[in-house]
Amino acid sequence: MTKLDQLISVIGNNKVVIQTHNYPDPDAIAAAFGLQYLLKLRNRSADIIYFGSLDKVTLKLMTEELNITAINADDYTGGEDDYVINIDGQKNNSNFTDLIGHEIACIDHHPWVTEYEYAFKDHRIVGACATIIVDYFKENNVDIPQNIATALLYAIKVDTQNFTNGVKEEDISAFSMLNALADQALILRLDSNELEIDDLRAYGAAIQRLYAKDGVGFVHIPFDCPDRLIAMVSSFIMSLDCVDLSIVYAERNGGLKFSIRSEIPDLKAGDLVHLALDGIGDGGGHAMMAGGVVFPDKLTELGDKTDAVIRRRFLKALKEVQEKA
Ligand SMILES: [Mn+2]
Repeated sequence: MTKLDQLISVIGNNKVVIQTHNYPDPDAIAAAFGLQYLLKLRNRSADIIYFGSLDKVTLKLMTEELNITAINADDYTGGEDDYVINIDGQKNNSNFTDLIGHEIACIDHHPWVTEYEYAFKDHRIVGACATIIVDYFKENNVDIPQNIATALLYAIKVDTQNFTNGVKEEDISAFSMLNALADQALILRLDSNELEIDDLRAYGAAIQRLYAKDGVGFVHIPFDCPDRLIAMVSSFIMSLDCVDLSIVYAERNGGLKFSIRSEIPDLKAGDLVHLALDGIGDGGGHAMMAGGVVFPDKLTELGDKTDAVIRRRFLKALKEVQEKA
Protein backbone atom coordinates (compact mmCIF):
# COMPACT_ATOMS: atom_id res chain seq x y z
CA MET A 1 0.00 0.00 0.00
CA THR A 2 1.46 3.36 -0.98
CA LYS A 3 0.98 6.47 1.14
CA LEU A 4 -1.57 7.63 -1.39
CA ASP A 5 -3.49 4.33 -1.07
CA GLN A 6 -3.57 4.81 2.69
CA LEU A 7 -4.81 8.36 2.32
CA ILE A 8 -7.53 7.26 -0.11
CA SER A 9 -8.71 4.56 2.29
CA VAL A 10 -9.00 7.15 5.08
CA ILE A 11 -10.99 9.46 2.79
CA GLY A 12 -13.34 6.68 1.71
CA ASN A 13 -16.27 8.16 -0.16
CA ASN A 14 -16.38 11.40 1.77
CA LYS A 15 -16.12 14.82 0.19
CA VAL A 16 -12.63 16.12 0.75
CA VAL A 17 -10.73 19.42 0.48
CA ILE A 18 -7.07 20.36 0.83
CA GLN A 19 -6.25 23.20 3.22
CA THR A 20 -2.87 24.95 3.07
CA HIS A 21 -1.45 27.12 5.85
CA ASN A 22 -2.70 30.73 6.00
CA TYR A 23 -1.16 33.16 3.50
CA PRO A 24 0.17 30.18 1.53
CA ASP A 25 3.64 30.23 0.02
CA PRO A 26 4.72 28.50 -3.21
CA ASP A 27 5.47 25.24 -1.35
CA ALA A 28 2.01 25.03 0.21
CA ILE A 29 0.31 25.80 -3.11
CA ALA A 30 2.51 23.47 -5.18
CA ALA A 31 2.17 20.54 -2.77
CA ALA A 32 -1.62 21.02 -2.66
CA PHE A 33 -1.73 21.26 -6.46
CA GLY A 34 0.24 18.01 -6.89
CA LEU A 35 -1.91 16.19 -4.35
CA GLN A 36 -5.09 17.50 -5.98
CA TYR A 37 -3.98 15.93 -9.28
CA LEU A 38 -3.20 12.58 -7.65
CA LEU A 39 -6.58 12.54 -5.89
CA LYS A 40 -8.28 13.37 -9.18
CA LEU A 41 -6.72 10.23 -10.71
CA ARG A 42 -8.45 8.31 -7.91
CA ASN A 43 -11.77 10.03 -8.69
CA ARG A 44 -11.68 12.45 -5.77
CA SER A 45 -12.02 16.07 -6.69
CA ALA A 46 -10.59 18.19 -3.88
CA ASP A 47 -10.57 21.98 -3.86
CA ILE A 48 -7.54 23.86 -2.50
CA ILE A 49 -8.59 26.20 0.33
CA TYR A 50 -6.59 28.84 2.19
CA PHE A 51 -7.14 31.59 4.76
CA GLY A 52 -5.52 34.99 4.23
CA SER A 53 -4.41 35.96 0.75
CA LEU A 54 -1.89 35.15 -1.97
CA ASP A 55 0.04 38.28 -1.27
CA LYS A 56 3.03 37.90 -3.52
CA VAL A 57 3.41 38.76 -7.18
CA THR A 58 5.22 35.47 -7.88
CA LEU A 59 2.34 33.47 -6.36
CA LYS A 60 -0.14 35.22 -8.60
CA LEU A 61 2.10 34.57 -11.61
CA MET A 62 2.50 30.95 -10.58
CA THR A 63 -1.23 30.29 -10.11
CA GLU A 64 -2.17 32.07 -13.36
CA GLU A 65 0.48 30.54 -15.60
CA LEU A 66 0.13 27.00 -14.23
CA ASN A 67 -3.69 27.00 -14.02
CA ILE A 68 -3.84 26.50 -10.30
CA THR A 69 -7.18 27.26 -8.64
CA ALA A 70 -6.97 28.02 -4.95
CA ILE A 71 -10.08 29.21 -3.12
CA ASN A 72 -10.13 31.74 -0.31
CA ALA A 73 -11.81 30.30 2.80
CA ASP A 74 -14.24 33.25 2.78
CA ASP A 75 -15.68 31.82 -0.44
CA TYR A 76 -15.70 28.23 0.78
CA THR A 77 -19.11 26.61 1.08
CA GLY A 78 -18.18 23.22 2.56
CA GLY A 79 -19.96 21.61 5.48
CA GLU A 80 -19.29 20.01 8.84
CA ASP A 81 -19.18 16.50 7.41
CA ASP A 82 -16.52 17.20 4.80
CA TYR A 83 -13.01 15.83 5.24
CA VAL A 84 -10.00 18.13 5.30
CA ILE A 85 -6.38 17.37 4.42
CA ASN A 86 -3.92 19.81 6.04
CA ILE A 87 -0.82 20.45 3.96
CA ASP A 88 2.47 22.24 4.73
CA GLY A 89 1.34 22.95 8.30
CA GLN A 90 -0.62 21.53 11.22
CA LYS A 91 -3.99 22.03 12.87
CA ASN A 92 -3.99 24.28 15.96
CA ASN A 93 -0.89 26.15 14.77
CA SER A 94 -1.14 29.94 14.70
CA ASN A 95 -0.79 29.89 10.90
CA PHE A 96 -3.60 27.35 10.47
CA THR A 97 -7.08 28.79 11.00
CA ASP A 98 -9.70 26.16 11.77
CA LEU A 99 -11.70 25.24 8.66
CA ILE A 100 -15.16 23.72 8.95
CA GLY A 101 -15.06 19.92 8.58
CA HIS A 102 -13.03 16.99 9.93
CA GLU A 103 -9.26 17.25 9.68
CA ILE A 104 -8.43 13.65 8.84
CA ALA A 105 -4.99 13.96 7.26
CA CYS A 106 -1.81 15.98 7.43
CA ILE A 107 1.19 16.08 5.10
CA ASP A 108 3.90 18.33 6.48
CA HIS A 109 7.64 18.90 6.75
CA HIS A 110 7.75 21.31 9.70
CA PRO A 111 8.73 20.17 13.20
CA TRP A 112 5.77 18.26 14.64
CA VAL A 113 4.12 20.36 17.35
CA THR A 114 0.38 19.69 17.29
CA GLU A 115 -1.27 17.35 19.79
CA TYR A 116 -4.05 16.69 17.30
CA GLU A 117 -4.43 13.05 16.22
CA TYR A 118 -4.82 12.70 12.46
CA ALA A 119 -6.17 9.47 10.98
CA PHE A 120 -3.48 9.81 8.28
CA LYS A 121 -0.21 11.56 8.96
CA ASP A 122 2.81 11.84 6.67
CA HIS A 123 5.46 13.87 8.42
CA ARG A 124 8.98 14.02 7.01
CA ILE A 125 11.75 16.46 7.88
CA VAL A 126 12.75 17.52 4.37
CA GLY A 127 13.35 20.91 2.78
CA ALA A 128 9.95 21.25 1.15
CA CYS A 129 6.50 19.70 1.36
CA ALA A 130 6.70 19.49 -2.44
CA THR A 131 9.42 16.84 -2.03
CA ILE A 132 6.97 14.56 -0.18
CA ILE A 133 4.42 14.96 -2.98
CA VAL A 134 7.05 14.11 -5.62
CA ASP A 135 7.51 10.84 -3.72
CA TYR A 136 3.76 10.15 -4.05
CA PHE A 137 4.09 10.43 -7.83
CA LYS A 138 7.12 8.11 -7.81
CA GLU A 139 5.52 5.54 -5.49
CA ASN A 140 2.47 5.32 -7.71
CA ASN A 141 4.36 5.45 -11.04
CA VAL A 142 2.42 8.51 -12.13
CA ASP A 143 4.03 10.84 -14.69
CA ILE A 144 4.22 14.43 -13.51
CA PRO A 145 2.59 16.89 -15.94
CA GLN A 146 4.71 19.90 -16.85
CA ASN A 147 2.68 22.49 -14.94
CA ILE A 148 2.78 20.43 -11.75
CA ALA A 149 6.50 19.72 -12.15
CA THR A 150 7.12 23.46 -12.59
CA ALA A 151 5.20 24.34 -9.43
CA LEU A 152 6.92 21.62 -7.38
CA LEU A 153 10.38 22.56 -8.61
CA TYR A 154 9.86 26.23 -7.83
CA ALA A 155 8.53 25.28 -4.38
CA ILE A 156 11.67 23.29 -3.55
CA LYS A 157 13.87 26.19 -4.66
CA VAL A 158 11.97 28.73 -2.58
CA ASP A 159 11.49 26.64 0.57
CA THR A 160 15.19 25.62 0.69
CA GLN A 161 16.29 29.14 -0.27
CA ASN A 162 18.02 27.74 -3.33
CA PHE A 163 19.37 24.69 -1.51
CA THR A 164 20.98 26.59 1.33
CA ASN A 165 18.44 25.92 4.09
CA GLY A 166 17.30 22.60 5.55
CA VAL A 167 17.92 20.75 2.29
CA LYS A 168 17.92 16.94 2.39
CA GLU A 169 18.98 14.23 -0.04
CA GLU A 170 15.30 13.68 -0.93
CA ASP A 171 14.93 17.32 -2.03
CA ILE A 172 17.90 17.03 -4.37
CA SER A 173 16.68 13.82 -5.98
CA ALA A 174 13.17 15.27 -6.35
CA PHE A 175 14.65 18.41 -7.89
CA SER A 176 16.75 16.47 -10.36
CA MET A 177 13.68 14.53 -11.50
CA LEU A 178 11.56 17.71 -11.84
CA ASN A 179 14.32 19.60 -13.60
CA ALA A 180 13.87 17.50 -16.74
CA LEU A 181 10.10 18.12 -16.77
CA ALA A 182 9.59 21.72 -15.69
CA ASP A 183 8.99 24.84 -17.77
CA GLN A 184 12.39 26.47 -17.32
CA ALA A 185 11.38 29.75 -18.96
CA LEU A 186 8.65 30.20 -16.37
CA ILE A 187 11.02 29.26 -13.53
CA LEU A 188 13.34 32.01 -14.76
CA ARG A 189 10.46 34.49 -14.79
CA LEU A 190 9.45 33.50 -11.26
CA ASP A 191 13.06 33.74 -10.05
CA SER A 192 13.56 37.17 -11.55
CA ASN A 193 10.33 38.67 -10.19
CA GLU A 194 10.94 38.18 -6.47
CA LEU A 195 10.88 41.88 -5.66
CA GLU A 196 7.87 44.16 -5.85
CA ILE A 197 8.13 47.93 -6.26
CA ASP A 198 6.75 48.53 -2.76
CA ASP A 199 9.47 46.29 -1.32
CA LEU A 200 12.07 48.87 -2.29
CA ARG A 201 10.84 51.19 0.47
CA ALA A 202 11.95 48.62 3.04
CA TYR A 203 15.29 48.09 1.29
CA GLY A 204 15.74 51.87 1.17
CA ALA A 205 15.13 52.13 4.90
CA ALA A 206 17.58 49.30 5.48
CA ILE A 207 20.34 50.99 3.49
CA GLN A 208 19.79 54.33 5.22
CA ARG A 209 19.39 53.02 8.74
CA LEU A 210 21.86 50.13 8.98
CA TYR A 211 23.78 50.15 12.24
CA ALA A 212 26.67 47.66 12.14
CA LYS A 213 28.89 46.83 15.07
CA ASP A 214 31.26 43.89 15.69
CA GLY A 215 29.77 41.85 12.85
CA VAL A 216 26.18 42.49 13.95
CA GLY A 217 23.90 44.46 11.62
CA PHE A 218 20.76 46.14 13.01
CA VAL A 219 17.98 47.67 10.95
CA HIS A 220 14.79 49.25 12.25
CA ILE A 221 12.25 49.49 9.42
CA PRO A 222 9.99 52.33 10.59
CA PHE A 223 6.74 50.92 9.14
CA ASP A 224 4.84 47.63 8.91
CA CYS A 225 5.99 45.02 6.37
CA PRO A 226 4.88 41.49 5.52
CA ASP A 227 6.96 38.80 7.25
CA ARG A 228 8.50 37.63 4.00
CA LEU A 229 9.79 41.14 3.30
CA ILE A 230 11.37 41.55 6.75
CA ALA A 231 13.05 38.17 6.14
CA MET A 232 14.26 39.26 2.70
CA VAL A 233 15.75 42.47 4.11
CA SER A 234 17.41 40.44 6.86
CA SER A 235 19.00 38.14 4.26
CA PHE A 236 20.08 41.20 2.29
CA ILE A 237 21.83 42.72 5.34
CA MET A 238 23.34 39.32 6.06
CA SER A 239 24.93 39.27 2.61
CA LEU A 240 27.16 42.24 3.58
CA ASP A 241 30.71 41.07 4.20
CA CYS A 242 30.88 42.98 7.50
CA VAL A 243 27.75 41.30 8.90
CA ASP A 244 27.61 37.77 10.39
CA LEU A 245 24.44 38.32 12.37
CA SER A 246 21.53 40.33 11.03
CA ILE A 247 18.74 41.70 13.24
CA VAL A 248 15.97 43.40 11.29
CA TYR A 249 12.73 44.61 12.86
CA ALA A 250 9.67 46.43 11.60
CA GLU A 251 6.70 48.08 13.26
CA ARG A 252 3.76 45.72 13.77
CA ASN A 253 0.44 46.49 15.50
CA GLY A 254 2.05 48.86 17.99
CA GLY A 255 4.91 46.43 18.67
CA LEU A 256 7.91 45.16 16.70
CA LYS A 257 8.36 42.12 14.49
CA PHE A 258 11.89 40.63 14.12
CA SER A 259 13.74 38.53 11.58
CA ILE A 260 17.19 37.25 12.54
CA ARG A 261 19.80 35.61 10.30
CA SER A 262 23.08 34.20 11.52
CA GLU A 263 26.16 32.64 10.00
CA ILE A 264 28.05 32.50 13.30
CA PRO A 265 29.14 28.88 13.85
CA ASP A 266 27.67 27.15 16.91
CA LEU A 267 25.32 30.05 17.64
CA LYS A 268 21.64 29.19 17.90
CA ALA A 269 19.82 32.26 16.60
CA GLY A 270 16.58 31.01 18.18
CA ASP A 271 18.15 30.92 21.67
CA LEU A 272 19.72 34.33 21.10
CA VAL A 273 16.47 36.09 20.24
CA HIS A 274 14.65 34.33 23.05
CA LEU A 275 17.20 35.63 25.56
CA ALA A 276 17.55 39.11 24.03
CA LEU A 277 13.82 39.81 24.11
CA ASP A 278 13.15 38.19 27.48
CA GLY A 279 10.82 40.42 29.46
CA ILE A 280 9.80 42.69 26.59
CA GLY A 281 8.69 40.17 24.00
CA ASP A 282 9.29 36.66 22.75
CA GLY A 283 11.21 34.82 20.08
CA GLY A 284 12.70 31.57 18.86
CA GLY A 285 13.56 29.55 15.80
CA HIS A 286 16.35 27.63 14.17
CA ALA A 287 20.14 27.94 14.37
CA MET A 288 20.56 30.15 11.32
CA MET A 289 17.12 31.75 11.20
CA ALA A 290 14.82 33.05 13.88
CA GLY A 291 11.96 35.43 14.53
CA GLY A 292 10.58 37.40 17.42
CA VAL A 293 8.32 40.17 18.66
CA VAL A 294 8.37 43.05 21.12
CA PHE A 295 4.96 43.47 22.76
CA PRO A 296 3.12 46.79 22.16
CA ASP A 297 2.92 47.83 25.85
CA LYS A 298 6.64 47.18 26.30
CA LEU A 299 7.51 49.15 23.18
CA THR A 300 5.62 52.15 24.56
CA GLU A 301 7.75 51.92 27.71
CA LEU A 302 10.97 51.95 25.67
CA GLY A 303 9.94 55.20 23.95
CA ASP A 304 12.69 56.92 21.96
CA LYS A 305 15.35 54.66 23.49
CA THR A 306 13.98 51.69 21.55
CA ASP A 307 16.85 51.16 19.13
CA ALA A 308 19.52 51.64 21.78
CA VAL A 309 17.79 49.14 24.09
CA ILE A 310 17.33 46.55 21.33
CA ARG A 311 20.99 46.80 20.31
CA ARG A 312 22.23 46.58 23.89
CA ARG A 313 20.01 43.59 24.64
CA PHE A 314 21.12 41.65 21.56
CA LEU A 315 24.84 42.39 22.01
CA LYS A 316 24.62 41.36 25.67
CA ALA A 317 22.66 38.19 24.82
CA LEU A 318 25.19 37.35 22.11
CA LYS A 319 28.03 37.57 24.61
CA GLU A 320 26.16 35.40 27.11
CA VAL A 321 25.22 32.75 24.57
CA GLN A 322 28.77 32.60 23.23
CA GLU A 323 30.32 32.41 26.68
CA LYS A 324 28.04 29.51 27.54
CA ALA A 325 29.01 27.58 24.37
MN1 LIG B 1 6.93 24.39 3.16
